[in-house]
Formats: sequence, structure tokens, C-alpha cells
Amino acid sequence: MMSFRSALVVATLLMPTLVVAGSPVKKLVFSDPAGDDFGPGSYTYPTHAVYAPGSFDLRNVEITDKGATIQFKVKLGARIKDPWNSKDWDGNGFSLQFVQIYIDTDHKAGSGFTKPLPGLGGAKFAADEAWDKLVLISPQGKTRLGQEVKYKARAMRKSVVIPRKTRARGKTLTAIVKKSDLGPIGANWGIQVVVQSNEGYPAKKDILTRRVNQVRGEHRFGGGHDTACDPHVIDILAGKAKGEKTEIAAQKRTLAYTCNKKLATLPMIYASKR
Ligand SMILES: [Ca+2]
Ligand SMILES: [Ca+2]
Repeated sequence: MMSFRSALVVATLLMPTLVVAGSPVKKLVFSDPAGDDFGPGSYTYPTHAVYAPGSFDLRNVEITDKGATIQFKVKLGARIKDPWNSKDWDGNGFSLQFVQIYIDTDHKAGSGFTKPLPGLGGAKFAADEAWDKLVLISPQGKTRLGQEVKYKARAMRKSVVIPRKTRARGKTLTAIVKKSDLGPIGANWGIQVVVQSNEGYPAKKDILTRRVNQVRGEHRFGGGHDTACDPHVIDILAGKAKGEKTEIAAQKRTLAYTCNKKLATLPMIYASKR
């Protein structure tokens, strides 16, 4: 029989494991393959020269605990430029991209939102993968971004996190979020990262996103549908989000849609299940 003393030793040895399993983590990393910046498989970039190949091709996402802040780094397939001089509109040093990071913090059905932010066309999250927090990495200044969310997504506004700082360097966008706005990084968090394009003159109910039409235009994506029944997302995380080629097929499957019948699904990728 185990003595009280040795039982205590066993309990002490077990404890750190239990604590680690439920503890916050320092860092989460997700990757995405190259060349799948085409939504469900058919989308094409707008024709204007500013939309350089790879500009919306998601490659890598790093979420890092920095103490009082959480840092989000999103790497794309092309150098990030500022062709529309964002300084003129109180922007963040880039023009074209708009990245939305959806986080399921509790993995509970009925907790969170299954609809994405307005402007992603026909797309949903599964009921048990509803999002609780959304970090917006936009070239728009905080005031404009805050107003858009307040007026067009009133019910979601308390779950939307606007970073303290957003900047671009090389192929990478970096956003710094207050930890008090988000909480520590959970080992069981589910993540989805949607790459869209910043549209300063969006359709009435859309939040700063560029539409996808059937035929592409100078500033419209093509290969979708002229009503917003198609998912207005250019690249997303899919499969296990390790950057493997098979994730391209997984993305096509999950974004498959039929207008007025079946919405595209934005999957959550759970860090603990990869
Ligand atoms: Ca990609
Ligand atoms: Ca992808």
C-alpha cells in the first residue's frame, strides 16, 4: 500500500501535467499552402495592376504572448505595398489587404457567433465552432474601423477586437492586441484566418470588404456569383493548417456552396487537435 508520503509525491508529480494541459500557451502557429488564394477554387484577382499575384495568399500565422499584449503575425505570398497612400486616410501603412482572425475560445455550441462579420457574402461557422472573438487586421485607422463595426455589426461589437497597432513589413502584417481585450492564448482555441481585400467604399452593409462577382473587374474579384450567396473570402485556413498541399482540396470542399441552398463553411482549426 502506498504511504501517505509517497501518495503526496505522486500527486505532486502529476500536478504540473494537469496544470500545463489547462494553461495558456505562449504561442500558436498555423500555416497555409501557397497558390490557393482562389476561395472555393474559382476566384480570380481584380484586373488592376495593384493586385499583384500572391497579395492575398495566406502562408503563415503566428500568435504570440508578449506579456501585456498578444502579437499576431500574418505572412502573405507577396510584398505588402501601399499603392493608395494610407497615410492620407489615417491608415496603417498598407492598402490592399484585410485579414480577419476568428477565435473560438470555448468550443461550445450556442456560445458565440456562427455568422461572420458582414461583408463575407454567403459563409457560416458550424454551431459548435461559433466564434467568440474577432481580431481585425485592417489598413483602416481605428476610428473608421470602429465606426464600421458599430453601425454595421452592432450585436458583434463587443466581441470584435481592434488592435492597438497594425503595421506591414515585407510580406508580413503585424497587429498588437491588448491582452485585456482578448485574454491569454488558450491551448484549446480554435482559429480561422480569412484573407479579404480592404475596400474603402464598401457595399452598404459590408464592412470594408471587396466583393466577388461572376466576372472580375478592375477592383472586383471574379469567379463567383453576382449576388452575395458566394463566400467572399479569398484564402482561409483549412485541414490541419500545417501548410500541406492536401489543405488546398480541404479548402475547396469546405467553401463549396450552392446559391439559396448551401452556404460555404468556415472551419475552425483547433490547436489541440492537430
Ligand atoms: Ca495560401
Ligand atoms: Ca488556404
